[in-house]
Order: sequence, then C-alpha cells, then structure tokens
Amino acid sequence: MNRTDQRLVRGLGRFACVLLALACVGLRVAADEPREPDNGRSPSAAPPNIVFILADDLGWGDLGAYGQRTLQTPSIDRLAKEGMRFTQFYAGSTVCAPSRCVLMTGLHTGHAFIRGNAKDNLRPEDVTVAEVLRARGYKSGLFGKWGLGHEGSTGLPTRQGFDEFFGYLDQTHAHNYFPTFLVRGEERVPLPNEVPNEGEHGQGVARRRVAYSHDLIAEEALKFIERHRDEPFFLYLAITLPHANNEAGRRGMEVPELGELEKKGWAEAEEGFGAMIARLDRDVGRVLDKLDELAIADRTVVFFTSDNGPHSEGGHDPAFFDSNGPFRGIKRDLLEGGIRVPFLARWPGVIAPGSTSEHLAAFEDVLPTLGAIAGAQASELPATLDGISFLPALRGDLANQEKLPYRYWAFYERGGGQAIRSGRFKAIEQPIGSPLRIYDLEADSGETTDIAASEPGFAAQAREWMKAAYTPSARWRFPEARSGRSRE
Ligand SMILES: [Ca+2]
Ligand SMILES: [Ca+2]
Repeated sequence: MNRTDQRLVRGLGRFACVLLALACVGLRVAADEPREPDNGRSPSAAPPNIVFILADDLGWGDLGAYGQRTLQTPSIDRLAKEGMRFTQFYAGSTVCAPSRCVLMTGLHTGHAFIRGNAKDNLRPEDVTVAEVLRARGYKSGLFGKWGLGHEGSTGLPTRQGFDEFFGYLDQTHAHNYFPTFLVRGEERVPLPNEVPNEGEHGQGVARRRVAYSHDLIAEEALKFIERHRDEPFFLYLAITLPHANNEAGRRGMEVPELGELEKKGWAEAEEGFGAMIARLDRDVGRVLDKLDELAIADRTVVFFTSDNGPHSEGGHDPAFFDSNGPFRGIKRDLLEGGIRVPFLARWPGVIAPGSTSEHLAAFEDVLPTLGAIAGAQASELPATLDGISFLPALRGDLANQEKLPYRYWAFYERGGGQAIRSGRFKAIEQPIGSPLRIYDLEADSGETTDIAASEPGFAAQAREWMKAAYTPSARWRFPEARSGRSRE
C-alpha cells in the first residue's frame, strides 16, 4: 500500500467515524436524552492537565509492571494499577534525539526533521505538540532533556511552544549528572559542581559533585505543577535517568548515593543503575503525590514511557536486570528490544484502572492524541502527520480506534537500517543493504527465527512500504550499502 492508499484508508476510516458520530448524535436527539458530557466532565469544563513523563534508555523489562523482579518500581507500577498498560507501544527511534523529534512533531524517522543524534535544531516551521497545546490554552513546561535545539537557535524549547524550560538543551551535556550549569528558559544557571576539562556543551565528569541535575529537575517540575494548578497545563518531564554518563567510561552510572543497594555486592555500575531506577520511581511517585495533594489528579492525564531500549553504556550490562524483557536487542537496534517501550496512561474516570491495551501505537501518535485530549480539531493539527490519535484506545473503545497499515523506522547511524511493523509481522533491514529479515511477533516476540523465505509476499510488501515511508533528507543519509546500492 503506498502513501496515497494509506491516506485513502485513513480518510475512509475518518468518514466512517463521522458517519458513526452522526448516527450517535441522531440516536441521542431521537431519545431526547441530555447530552453526555465528554469524558465525564461538563462540556464547558477546561480540558485535563497532561503530564508526560519520558525516561531515558529505560527498557521494557526495567519496570515491575512489565516483569522486573529484582528492582522495585512501586510508583510507576501504580500508574499501571490505576490506568492502562500498553503492550505494543513503540518509541520513535532506537536513540534519543530522533525519538524525541518524533514524539514532539508526530512525524516518523522517514519524514522527521531530526532523524539522528547529530546536533541539529528544530526550525520555526516544525510544529511541536507544545505549540498545538498552547493554541488550546495550555501552559507548557519542559523539565529535563530536550535535544532538539541548541543555545541561540530556533530549536529552543521556549521557541517551540514551551512557556517554561529547565534542564539540558544538549544531549552530551545531559550525560553529565553533575554539570556546572543547567539552562532555565534561554539562560545558563550556574551550579556548584566542578568539571575538569569540561567539553564545549558542558559534558564531562565532575570532580566536585554537589548538585545532582535530576534532583533539581524534579524539584522544578513539582513547582511547575503548583504554579499552574488552576489552569490546564502540559508538563513534559523528560527525565535523564537511567542514561549513562558516556564520558565517564565504565563509571558512568552516576548517582549521589547508592542507598540500600550498596550492600548488594553487585558491580558498581549495576548498583548505580539500580539506584537510578529507584530515584526515577521515587520522583514519579512525588509527581503523583503532588497531583493528589493539590486535588487535581482527577483532571490530569499522566503518561509514562521511555525514549528507546536499554543501553550498554557506563559499565552497565543490560542483561544484568534483563532490561529488554522478552525481546532481543538494545538501544541502536531496530529489533524489538531497541524500540518497543513500556507505555502507561492514567486518567481517572476515563481510562479503566488495571487495564491492558494491545493497540499498536508509537511516538508519532502522541501529538495527535494529546491534541485530541485537549479538544483540538483536525484543522488545529499539523497538515502532515504520520501518527493517529489513540484516544479511543485509551477509552477502551477499540471499535472506534483507527489503525494504520504499518509503522516505519529509519536509523541512520552505524550501518543504518529500516524496519516495518504490520500486524503480527516485522521486517528489518539492518544494516542497510543486508537481506530483509522477517519475524512473526505473535509466535516469536524474541525475533529468533527469520521467516523471510516463507513470507515472500510480506517481504515484497514491506519493501514497498519502506520506499513509500522514506523521504530523502540532505541531513540524514543512509550509509552506502556494501552492495553499493544507495538510497539517495
Ligand atoms: Ca535515550
Ligand atoms: Ca515551531
């Protein structure tokens, strides 16, 4: 199916939804029933607050709600108990910046402006979810790691729809948990840490370790919630845990203290990793407690996910806690372990507590979904989007949930790669130029058995989709394949 066909299918889907909606309105009018308030609130009520928590390099298997047995994540698991746990949710990419660009702009890595970790800046014309929500009257704050715009550029969060920002603009800066500065708005805020031979973006390894960046970011996020408790707000809490400080070699799992884990006798990096997960969970708990304390939890949707699969950096072994769970692969792989991520959503009164959704969704769906939650009409969203709203799935209304024929990822680092997910099948070409591998994820979620030979039809279809989904970019090129075949 080409792009035109996809649009047609989507258009027909929308037409069917409109017909269904009209029929429902007709039934309501005919029955002369009072109009049901949307989402259980009165139609005039303000849209709900949105808290979107993004962990960094957290694997599917790192959370209790997804099968972790050694490490405890009671607060994040609370979101699963009180909300919905998605089992087929995908990150935008297998590394940070492109995944975050997909998350912010609703375009997958065949179309997004930023498709790799090379330093780049969003342009004014790139429309972010914060810009969509601002137009709906939201106050937006980003706390944590941005990665989509550097100092002085058009890509700054404050120039891309966020009213407030505190954290790291640059991704290598964000490696350093004890930096000499963070950025508030567009200004550097000095911190009392000392970093010898500090890199130009603030990266490095601290000698004097006083202020832990994550703790400062978490505090600022809590204050943002307090300040905006009475208006609809969008909190994008882009936590840097449990990413490694890659400049610190095998001592990269930087934490202020190990706490109880010091007695475990694990390798230093694993104790650090465990302490990072504990801190991440503690602060998700503090956010949830703050919403309770302010009595706004009932009108706040909370999402929790990760930007890509688990890493093997900073001395951490992703097999130690089985961070990729039942999947194969880690960060930088297009195998499931690199891109399938935990995704939890809580919305009291709308999302059924303790529910599970097998709806297949991905980061490009977040912009249209948050737009729909905020009440934005299609005309208020960017004209070109690769994602679709999964609001019906959140409501448990799969009958009205639109589905796309396939999902697509392109990866431009190392040998490059592409992947397609459609129904039960997955197709992977990584590195670029290698034979297409096909996996049946229903029978083989660990992607152990390549069935390309017995699925020539799907292989041909996947090739067609890969061509249709990929738009050449001067900035992001696939490496020259060994066969000499070039995609540009
Ligand atoms: Ca990441
Ligand atoms: Ca913009």
